Amino acid sequence: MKTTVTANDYMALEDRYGAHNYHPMPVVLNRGEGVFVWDIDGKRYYDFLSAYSAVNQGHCHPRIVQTLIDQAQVLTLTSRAFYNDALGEYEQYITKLLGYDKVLPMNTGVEGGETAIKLARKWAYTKKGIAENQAKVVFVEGNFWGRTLAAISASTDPSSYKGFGPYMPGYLIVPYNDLVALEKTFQADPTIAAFMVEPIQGEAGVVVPHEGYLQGVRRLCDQYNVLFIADEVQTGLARTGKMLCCDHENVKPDILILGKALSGGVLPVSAVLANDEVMLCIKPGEHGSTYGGNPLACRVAMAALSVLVDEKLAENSERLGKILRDELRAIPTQLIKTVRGKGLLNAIVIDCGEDDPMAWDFCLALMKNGLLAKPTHGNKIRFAPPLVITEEQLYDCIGIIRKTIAEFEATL
Ligand code: IF1
Repeated sequence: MKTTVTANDYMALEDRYGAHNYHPMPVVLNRGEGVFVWDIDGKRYYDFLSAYSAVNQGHCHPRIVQTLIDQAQVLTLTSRAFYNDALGEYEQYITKLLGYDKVLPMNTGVEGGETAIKLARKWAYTKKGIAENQAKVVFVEGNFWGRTLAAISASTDPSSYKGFGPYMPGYLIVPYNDLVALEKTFQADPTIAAFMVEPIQGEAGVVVPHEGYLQGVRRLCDQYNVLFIADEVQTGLARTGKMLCCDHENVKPDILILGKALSGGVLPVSAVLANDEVMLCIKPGEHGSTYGGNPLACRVAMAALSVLVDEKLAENSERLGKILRDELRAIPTQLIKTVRGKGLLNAIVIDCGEDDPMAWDFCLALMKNGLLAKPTHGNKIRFAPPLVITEEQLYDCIGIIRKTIAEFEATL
């Protein structure tokens, strides 16, 4: 007699045979479509995490999946030892769409960050005239750009870096959203190559800087001849209500890093964009990756980008994000201390300590009511649905959140 495999069986398999580098919510998913995911028992959820903004276009977008299927039956990988008929078309498309001379294609977001820092250092030595091996890169407190040794070396969060030293040298840290501190650092050290920053800090709990911060960064980087690197892996690609979060302040970074939704969530695709003065500092054979710019990724990325444009997902994100924040702020509750965000990248701060399990318990209650979200840094809960969500679906989700708050408060 066929025994059904239960959710607990699947969780036990991961526990027994998988590394314990995550603590997932107790739900086992087996299907995704648009704003919805389903668990193995057929229960449907609104996905309010969007795989950390990797499925902005919605789960399994038909156009993106069809592109994947079509290309997968023709040519998936040539390596960069040879040309192919997809990379150049993709490079032309993305550079014209975003307004840069060139793109360097990679796979994961953190590889994008590593690539950006290599470009900045090379530019510092060959163009700015900084002495070899002396270039510094400035990061901000609360930054998160991945899990590699170079990335965690920049982290100010012990849970990211503790126990993994020694760390990458040549890094400086300044407070986020503080132009005075940034200028002081630029003035004090002539060996600075670049300043790398998220236009809104995702992992830190959707921390939105003051209006004008990005323009201030641009002005200071120009004034002190420092490259402005924008990490838009999470904020980019319509998530915050514009194609790029920097567009809210009409600011153009010297190096732009994209990832996540660049493939609509179907395979890892990242990209680093820059103009020739920076990009051509890296010569043939000095950087690359086996899968970087593979034909499958190129076709999928072009489809993922065109879906953002054709379906006006930035506009939808801008409009529905305002409704979501207004409605959340109008809920009469002590539970929510703050509501913050831009477009459909939002978070609520639960009125409890960072170590208090209340945010986790609240997410379990949301899950029971059909909405998936997960806390970040203890008491912040990210509310970031796919950008294809409709107004009706959003109001349905707001209803679920209100209902859950009422039920949850009754248990306190
Ligand atoms: C995980 C966090 C988010 C990123 C920014 C680069 C990267 C990320 C701004 C690296 C990746 C992911 C990593 C993922 C969960 C998620 C995350 F909670 F870890 F911090 F979104 F906030 N720049 N963020 O947010 O991109 O190499 O992962 O493709 O489980 O570690 P990646």
